[in-house]
Amino acid sequence: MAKIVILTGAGISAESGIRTFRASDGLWEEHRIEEVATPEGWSRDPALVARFYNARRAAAAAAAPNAAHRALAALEADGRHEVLVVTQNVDDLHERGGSRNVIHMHGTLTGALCHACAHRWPAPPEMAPNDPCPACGARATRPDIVWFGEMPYRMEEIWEALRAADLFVSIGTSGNVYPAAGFVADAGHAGVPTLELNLEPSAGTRLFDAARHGPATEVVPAWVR
Ligand code: BJW
Repeated sequence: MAKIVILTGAGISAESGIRTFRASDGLWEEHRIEEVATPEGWSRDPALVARFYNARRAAAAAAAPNAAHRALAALEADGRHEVLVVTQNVDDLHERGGSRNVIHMHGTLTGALCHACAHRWPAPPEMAPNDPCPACGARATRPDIVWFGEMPYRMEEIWEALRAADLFVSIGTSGNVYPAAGFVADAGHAGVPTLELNLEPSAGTRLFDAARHGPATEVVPAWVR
């Protein structure tokens, strides 16, 4: 059975109404990255960071999976491929679109994390900054999100899957943030064929063996078909 590793980014959820980061109307136009997406920003102003993620959690809950999420779920369900979706997205639209084998390397909006003891539990819709941890009682509760300078989740597992893959596909990511931006080179070094599906050429587009550019709801179902 062909093993396919699929990396997704904000672009796959854009047509579900979830904002991307680096577009001219993206999230980083309105927020300074270091204020809302670093552990230092959270230590400085936890209320601001909690507000940022509470709004993102509400937007994700109100959004619905689109044809691209559903196409990846259909690819996994067809029984002819072993599909692993590695997503940088913190929304749950892959799962709600029907995908089962999903790794959230940058965490999830539906999770809470204790910065003191690393205990993780489901987040309430509205998180207050520094709620007490149910495991250790420390007032160090934060969103279970991987911020700049922190180690993304399940990296060993991801690299192992990449090396063993028959195909690596990157969907809807600008290729600016590492280590995900390095997966195309990692796959290439392992002799794994690589394909980019994105609205426009990404930062690493020349590293891919092939690319198809257009909206995810068009290019992803067309590729899966
Ligand atoms: C469409 C579309 C449509 C639009 N259809 N497409 C040099 C080397 C290695 C690392 C570093 C380095 N220099 C600095 C670093 C560290 C840093 C980093 O990469 N910085 C860069 C800015 C250079 N990385 C880290 O700190 C990471 N940790 C780390 O490196 O740990 C150490 C380590 C060492 C060795 C091995 C492993 C680890 C952690 C990074 C955490 C990223 N966190 C964020 C925010 C938190 C999550 C959240 O709040 O949601 O994650 S940043 C933000 O960017 C978010 C995203 O997941 C991530 C990627 O963004 P994405 O998804 O690509 O979105 P956009 O907006 O950039 O692009 C969207 C794309 O879609 C565009 O191309 C559009 O064209 C396209 N699109 N509409 C199809 N309809």
